Amino acid sequence: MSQVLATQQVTSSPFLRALQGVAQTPVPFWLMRQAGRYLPEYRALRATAGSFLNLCFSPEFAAEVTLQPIRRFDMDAAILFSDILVIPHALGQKLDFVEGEGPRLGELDVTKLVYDADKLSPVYETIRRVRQELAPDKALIGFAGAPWTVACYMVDGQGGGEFTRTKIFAYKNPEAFDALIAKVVDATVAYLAAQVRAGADALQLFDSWSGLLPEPYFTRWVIKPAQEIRSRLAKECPQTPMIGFPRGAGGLCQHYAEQTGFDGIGLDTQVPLDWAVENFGKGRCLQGNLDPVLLLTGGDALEQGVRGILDAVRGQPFIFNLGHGVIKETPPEHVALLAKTIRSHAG
Ligand code: 1CP
Repeated sequence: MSQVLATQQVTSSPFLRALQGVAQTPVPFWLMRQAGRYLPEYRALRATAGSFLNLCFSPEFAAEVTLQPIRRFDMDAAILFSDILVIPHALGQKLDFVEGEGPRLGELDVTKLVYDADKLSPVYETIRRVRQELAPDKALIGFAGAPWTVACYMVDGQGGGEFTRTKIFAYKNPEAFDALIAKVVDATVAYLAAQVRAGADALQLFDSWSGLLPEPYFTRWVIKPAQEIRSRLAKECPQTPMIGFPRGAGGLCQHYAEQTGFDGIGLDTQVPLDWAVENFGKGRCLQGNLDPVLLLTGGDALEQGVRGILDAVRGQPFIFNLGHGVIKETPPEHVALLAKTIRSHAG
């Protein structure tokens, strides 16, 4: 038995086996934002919980919301219901989710940020509850935002998409920005290791805004922090596979895949699958990358899109996903059609 196989756990989960580099038929699937506003049962629970943060920090509600899509569509993995912005909250930055507008963060003073692990203990309780309820062949994914993406919200104070304030701050004060990234790296390692201790089977690092940085900054603030998080977690939880999702990175995906050492690489809709398989997908699990608007569209367009992806990755270790999150207007029946199309596709 090879060294790699000898150190890997035997698992009944197709999702985890794909991350070990073994092609699966049918291809395992889950969807970013699979729990959320497109599901009526989510909207009902969200209304009972009141605020979004209250939903994230009530283990009973958060566990239920995590499991809702699995009950309906039988995905191969559940993703913890939480948000990437709980890290700034645990570091002491004020955080609110304003109804209909999105996140709003308070003033940032990097020198005053101190990670308070106790603030995130409800998240670990959610993980324990979900893991108890999930079947053994279903994986539970823990997650965090990557430091660059989290820092974008911390500096800009809200979402939006361009994060020009953050970029100007970082370009003018690279050492001060390094200090912020370092604090987020430390908190993220502690947070993800605790998620694994509570029962997460795999981890995903979301770098939703990595596509905003050109080189050499991409290496400095996307690749290097991801490498550090990966290598520190490899020491603390060597059995737990990790997926990195450098959204918008284009050709830089290849450097990211080669240099971070992640077991899986999430691809957005713009990354050609044949290019990714050829250049960094041999033996490494890729994940993605259906256009969420095809899922919103449904019908033949959806079925053709799904089959096109599955044909392109035939024989490769692969996890089917979207290139970004489920759009909230998506009819749940379209997700059922997607699940059926994947399951019935001949490998
Ligand atoms: O009103 C509501 O119900 C809140 C909407 C919502 C939801 C359902 C937010 C606010 N966060 C979430 C859950 C969430 N967020 C999950 C849970 C599980 C799942 O995927 O099913 C995850 C993994 C995230 C991750 C997240 N939050 C990312 C990375 C992925 C991505 O979408 O790019 C980002 C960038 C956020 C920030 C965030 N949280 C919420 C909103 C509306 C935003 C985006 C703000 C913006 O930039 O406009």
